[in-house]
Amino acid sequence: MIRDQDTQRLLLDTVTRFVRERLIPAEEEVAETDRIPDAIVAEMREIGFFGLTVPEAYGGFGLTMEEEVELTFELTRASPAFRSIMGTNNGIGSQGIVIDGTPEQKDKWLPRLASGELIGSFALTEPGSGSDAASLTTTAKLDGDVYVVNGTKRYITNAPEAGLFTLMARTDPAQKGAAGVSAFIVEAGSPGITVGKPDRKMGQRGAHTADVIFENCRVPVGNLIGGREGQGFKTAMKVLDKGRLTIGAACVGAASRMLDDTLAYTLSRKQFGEPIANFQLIQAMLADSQAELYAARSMIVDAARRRDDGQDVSIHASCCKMFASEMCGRVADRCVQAHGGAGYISDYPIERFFRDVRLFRIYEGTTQIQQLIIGRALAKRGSAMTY
Ligand code: COS
Repeated sequence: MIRDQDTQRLLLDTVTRFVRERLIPAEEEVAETDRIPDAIVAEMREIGFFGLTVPEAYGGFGLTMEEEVELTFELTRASPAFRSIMGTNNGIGSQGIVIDGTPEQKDKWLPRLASGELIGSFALTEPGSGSDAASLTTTAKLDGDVYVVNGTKRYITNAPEAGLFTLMARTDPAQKGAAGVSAFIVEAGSPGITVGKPDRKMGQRGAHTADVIFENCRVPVGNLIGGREGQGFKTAMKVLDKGRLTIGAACVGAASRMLDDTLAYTLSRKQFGEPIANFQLIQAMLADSQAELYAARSMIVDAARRRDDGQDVSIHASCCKMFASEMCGRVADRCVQAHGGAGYISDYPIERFFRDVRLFRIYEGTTQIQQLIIGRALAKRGSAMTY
C-alpha cells in the first residue's frame, strides 16, 4: 500500500539522489577501510533512514511494506554495507519491539532506534544453533526482578556498533524446543556482555558481524518482550518474515545495479569491431537477468501488498527471499562473465558485488530453510497456493 504517491515519490527521489551522489562514490573507500564514513552515517540519521519502518508515533516514517520495498530497491543499488548499518534498525533490530513489545517498551526504545541514536541488533544464531534456531542454548534464568543471561551468540550483524540487542534465550530449560524460548531487549553496555572481534568475511566490507558473549548478564524483567515467557521464538519468526521480504528487495536493488553496470560495460567494450552488447550470446545473459529481475521485483511487491493488507505472508516471504537471492546470485555470475577478464579485477565494482551478494542466499534463513518452510506448508495444505 502506498499511502500518498507524492510523498512516496519525494522520498524515492531523495534516496535515488543520495545513492548516486553520496553512496556510490564512497563504495571504494568503504571497501578499503571496512568502515562507513561517519559523515555518511550522520546524513543517514538526518534524513531519517534509521526510522523508516518505526511507527510515526515513535518518531519514524512508519513506512508500509510496499513503501519500504520500493525504497529498498533504490537504496540497495549501492553496496549492501550501506543498507546494513541502518537495516537492523528498520528490520530485525527493531521489529521484535514493534510487533510484540509492550506499550512501555515501545515508548522507551523505539524513538531512540528511529533517530539512529541506538543501533539495534538481533541475537538469535549461536555456535551450535543456526538453521535449527529452536535448539538455541543461551539461558535466561529468573532471579528476583532480573533474568540472568548466559551463552554465546554468533555472526551477529552490527554487534560491534550495537546499542541494543533483541536477544532470544531459553527461559524454560525443560522445554527443549521453540516453546522454551523468550525474547529480551538488552542494552549493549550492560555488565556481562562482551562483543568479539569483527568476523573476517568474504565480502560486505563496512558491514560487521561478531560474537556476543553473555556472562551472568542481568536483564530487568521489564525487558522481556511482550511481558510473557515462551513467545520469543514466534517473535523471532515474525521478525524474519518481514526481514525476508526486505532482503528480497535488497537482492533486486543489487541485481539492477549489477545489470546496469554490465550494460554500460558491454556497450563500451568493443571486440570483433563492435560493442560486445551487440552479440547475441551476451544479450542472452542480459535478457535472462532482466527477466528474472522483473519476476523477483513483481513477486516482492505483491507479497508486500498482501502484508499491508493484513495477510499472513510467511510462505510468500520465503518464496521471495529464496527466488530473489538465487536470482541475484545468477545475475552476479552472468555479469562477471559478461565483463570477461575485467570481471575478475577489483577495479570494477562487479568483482566486489559478486562477493557481497553471496551472503543474501545465506543470512535470514538459507535457501534450503526457505525450501523447507515452503515445502512443509504445501504438504500441510495438500494443494498449491493459488493467488
Ligand atoms: N510466524 C509466527 N509463528 C511461527 C512462524 C512464523 N513465521 N513460524 C513458526 N512459528 C511458530 C509455529 O507455529 C510453532 O508454534 P506452535 O508450537 O504454537 O504451533 C512454533 O513457532 C515453532 O515452529 P516450528 O515447529 O515450525 O519450528 P521448527 O523448529 O520446526 O523451525 C524453522 C522452523 C526451521 C523454519 C526455523 O527454525 C527457521 O526459520 N530457521 C532459520 C533461522 C534463520 O533464519 N536464521 C538466520 C539468522 S537470523 S539473521
